[in-house]
Amino acid sequence: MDYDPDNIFAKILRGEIPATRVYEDDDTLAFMDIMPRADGHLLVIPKTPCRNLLDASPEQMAAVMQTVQKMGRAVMKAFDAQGVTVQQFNEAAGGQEVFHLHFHVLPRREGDRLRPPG
Ligand code: IU
Repeated sequence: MDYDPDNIFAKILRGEIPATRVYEDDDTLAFMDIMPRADGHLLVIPKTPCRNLLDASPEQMAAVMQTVQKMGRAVMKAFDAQGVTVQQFNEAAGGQEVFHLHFHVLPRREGDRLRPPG
């Protein structure tokens, strides 16, 4: 599948655009979403090129999901959350806006509502 090396998350990975990085390992990066839909909303991405879930290798999926789990546990503590929503969108028709694989990690509390996108 097409991968644009100048997509915004590729630029974040290269350090060309600032982001609030919260976790990093050899294969993945987690950073705060610039338009948070909940307090503590963060994104997890692979460091290697990948358009979306439809394009991901087993190795990319394994690495990213391990970081998603770590970040889920971390936001439970850091934001005193009662739950975590994980969201992921594929292709424009599926709601994807940035074409580098990413998972949203959203801390949740009983009865809250996610803020609308944008
Ligand atoms: P998507 O629908 O999952 O592709 O939405 C992209 C997300 O990336 C969305 O939540 C934006 O707020 C977020 N984002 C960001 O964190 N930093 C940026 O520079 C840009 C988008 I552009």
